[in-house]
Amino acid sequence: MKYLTAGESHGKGLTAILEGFPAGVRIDCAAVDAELKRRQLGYGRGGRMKIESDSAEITAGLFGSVTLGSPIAFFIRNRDFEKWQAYTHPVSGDITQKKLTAVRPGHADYAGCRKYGFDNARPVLERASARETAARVGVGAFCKQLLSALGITVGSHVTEIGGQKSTARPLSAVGLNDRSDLSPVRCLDAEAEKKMIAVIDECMRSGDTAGGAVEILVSGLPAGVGSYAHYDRKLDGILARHLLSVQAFKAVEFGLGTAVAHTLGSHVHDEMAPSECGVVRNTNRAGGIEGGMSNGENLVISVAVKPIPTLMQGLKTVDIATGQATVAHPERSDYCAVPAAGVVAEAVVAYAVADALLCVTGGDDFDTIAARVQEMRQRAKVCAK
Ligand code: EPS
Repeated sequence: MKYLTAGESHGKGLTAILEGFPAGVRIDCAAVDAELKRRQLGYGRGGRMKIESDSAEITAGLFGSVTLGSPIAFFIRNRDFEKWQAYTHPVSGDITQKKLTAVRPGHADYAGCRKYGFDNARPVLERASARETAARVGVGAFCKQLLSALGITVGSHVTEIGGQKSTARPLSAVGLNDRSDLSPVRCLDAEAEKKMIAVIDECMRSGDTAGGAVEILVSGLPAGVGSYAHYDRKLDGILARHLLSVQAFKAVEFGLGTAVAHTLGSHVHDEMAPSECGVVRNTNRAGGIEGGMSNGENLVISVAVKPIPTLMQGLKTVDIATGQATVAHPERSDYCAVPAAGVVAEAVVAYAVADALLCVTGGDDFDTIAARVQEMRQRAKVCAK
C-alpha cells in the first residue's frame, strides 16, 4: 500500500489517498470519524480543537461501505478556514498579509524558510503543523478495520508526560483503548494521571509546553510479518520509519528498548518453552519482534514525543526579516498533545503493520488475505508437533 496526504493547517482541509487497500473490506464509516474524534481529545489542547469537528468525507474507493480495491480518498474540512481564507485560500489567499518572521526554535520555521527561499515562515508552518496527523488517523482507521477483521488489535496509552511516569504496563491491546480513553491524558495509572494533569496546568500558567511518551500494543499479529532476509523488509525498521515521520516523534523503542544497552543477555532475551499451541514465553522483552519479524507475541512499541515548540512565554530567536535578536512568535497552540499523539501513533502503526502483513500474505481481496493469515497461525501450531 501507499498513502499521500495534502493540506495546510488553516487551508480548506486535508486530503488523503490510500492506494493498494484490498477489496471486500466492509468499512464502518462512523468508526473512521470516531477515530478522528479520539485524536481531538486530551487534556492540554489549545483553542483550535474547540473550533474543529473532524469528519472524513469519503469520496472514492468504496461502494455501499465496502472497499473496491481502488484508491480510497477522503477529505477532512478545516472549519478554521472560514477565518483564514483571506490568507490561505488556494487561489485568492494572500499569505504575505500574515507574516511570521520571528521563527520558533524547535519548529520547522527556520530550516523550512532556508530550504524553500521563503521570507515568511507561514507556508512552512502551515504544512509542518500537526494538523496533518488528522489525515494519518483517517488512513490508520481504515487499516485498523482491516486488521480487526483479521483478529489483530491496536491500542495505546500514555506512559509519561513532563517527567511524570505511569507504572501501568497492559498485557494486551484488546480493550486497552476502552480504558485509556476514559482518562483525560489517556493514562492507566490514576496517581500518575493526577501528576500529569498538574504538569500541564503548570504549563498553562507559565506559558510552557510538555512532551512525554506513549506505548502502542498490537495483539493477534501472527509470527513471520516482516523479514530477516533484507533490510527494507524488517518490521522494526519499517515501524520506526513510519513513526519517526510523525510531527514531534523523536525516538522509538521496541520492548526493553534502550535498556538493552546496559542489560546482560540473560535478562534481555525471552526464553521459550514448548506448549500445545507452539511456544510459550514468560517475558516479552523483545516487544514481539525478533530478526526483523513479528514472533507471535504482542508488539510493544514506545514513542518519545517532544514538547510543542510554540511557547506562549517565547524563546530567544532571530527575526529572519531583520537579522535582529528577538523572542519567538507566541501564538495559539497546544500546551500538551501527548494524549493525541497516542492516537496518531496507533494509526501509523496500523498502517505499517497492515502494509507489512499484505507484503507477506499477498492477495487483492479480504478473503484471500484472511485465509493466508489463518495458515500463518496454523503453521505456528504445526511446528510444535
Ligand atoms: C499546531 C498548532 C495548533 C494545533 C495544531 C497543530 O493549531 P492552531 O495554530 O490553529 O492553534 O491545534 O493541531 C491541529 C490543528 C490538530 O488538528 O491537531 C502546530 O503548529 O503544529
